[in-house]
Amino acid sequence: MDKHQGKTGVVKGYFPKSHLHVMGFSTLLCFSFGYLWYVFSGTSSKVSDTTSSNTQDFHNIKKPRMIYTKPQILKPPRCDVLMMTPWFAPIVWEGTYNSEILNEQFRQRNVTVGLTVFAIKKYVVFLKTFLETAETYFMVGHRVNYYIFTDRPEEVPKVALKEGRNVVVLQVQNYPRWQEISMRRMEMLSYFSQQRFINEVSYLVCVDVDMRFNDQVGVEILSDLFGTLHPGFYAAERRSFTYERRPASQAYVPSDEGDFYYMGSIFGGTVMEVYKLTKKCHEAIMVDKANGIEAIWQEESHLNKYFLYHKPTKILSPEYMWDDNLGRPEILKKRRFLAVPKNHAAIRNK
Ligand code: 5GW
Ligand code: MN
Repeated sequence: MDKHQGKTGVVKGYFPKSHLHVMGFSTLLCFSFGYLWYVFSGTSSKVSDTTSSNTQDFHNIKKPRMIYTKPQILKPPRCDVLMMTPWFAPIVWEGTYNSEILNEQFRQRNVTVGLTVFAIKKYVVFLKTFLETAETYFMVGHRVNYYIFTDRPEEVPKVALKEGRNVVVLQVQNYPRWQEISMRRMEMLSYFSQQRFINEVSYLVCVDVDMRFNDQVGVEILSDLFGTLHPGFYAAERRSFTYERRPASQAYVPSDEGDFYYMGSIFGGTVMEVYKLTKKCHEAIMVDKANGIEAIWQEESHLNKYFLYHKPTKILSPEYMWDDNLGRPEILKKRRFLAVPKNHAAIRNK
C-alpha cells in the first residue's frame, strides 16, 4: 500500500496537472488507433495468411476451412433407424450425412443431374408446382437438366430457372391405358439414356410428376444405383411386401426372398446404371405382355425384382417419398418429396 502511494506521489510531483491530462488523452488516442489498426489489418491479413500458408500446404488446400462436429462412433446421430444395408449401401436419413462435405465433393466434379419426369395427358397440370418446388429444393447449387416427357409440349409451363438449370421438353406418344403410360416410362428412359442423357448428365433421378418438393433433396441421394423405401412398407415384414407373387410373371419374387419394398416413383443412379435397369425392366414387361400377364404393380413390380438381384448402392429413406395420408411418424424428421393429392376420377384418362 505504502509503496503504491509513494509512486503516485512521485508522478504527481514530477508533471504539472495540465500535462497529465494531455498525456492521458494522447495515450487513449494511441490505444484507440492501435485497436482499429489491429482489427482492420487483422481481417485482411487473416485471409491472405490462410491462402499463402495453404498454398505451401502439402495437401494444397486453398479453400476456407470447413468446421463441423466430429463423427461420433459411439453415439451415432440416428441409431433409431437402419443406416446401412447388409451389403453396405448407406440408407439416407436426415442426420446421417453432412451436406457441406458432400456439396463440396460434387461441386469439384462439376456434376450435372438429370431429373426425368413424365407428364402425359392431364398430368401436365402437375408440372408447375413440380418445377417451382424443384427450383427451391432440388440439387441447390448444382447443375440440373429437367427432362420433361410429354405428349403436350405446348402445355409445359414456363418456370423461372436459376443459373445452371435447364428444361428440356421431349415429345413422346401417349398410350390409351394408364398402366401402359406408367410402364412405358421404362422403355423411354432406356432409349433416351442411350441416345441423349449419357452425353449430357452424370446422374439421373427418375420421378413421378404428381409430387412436390418440400425440403432439401441434394447430392446425398446420388450413387451408382439408388432406390427408395416405399413409405407404406418401410416398417413391414417381408411376407407383406406386395411383390409379384405369380411365377408366370418376369417380376416374380418368391415369398422367402426380398430385402425391401421399393417405391416405383423415385429411383436413379448413373446414366449407365439407369440405362441397364430401365432396359431390363422394359424387356421383362414385354415378355410379360407376350405371355398375356401384367405384374400386379406394373413397372414397380419389375423394379423390385431388379433391385433384388442388382442391389442398389444407396437407399433413400421414406423422407424422399412421402404421402401425408400416412400421417407424420416420429421417425420422419423431414418430408422432402411429397405426393400431391389428386382427384383420380378427374385427372386420369382425360
Ligand atoms: C393416368 C391414369 C391413371 C394412372 C396414371 C395416369 C398417368 C400417369 C397419366 O395419365 N399421365 C402421366 O403422365 N402419368 C405418369 O405416370 C406421371 O408421371 C405419374 O406421376 C406416373 C405414375 O402415375 P400415378 O402418379 O398416377 O401413379 P400413383 O401410383 O402415384 O398414383
Ligand atoms: Mn404418383
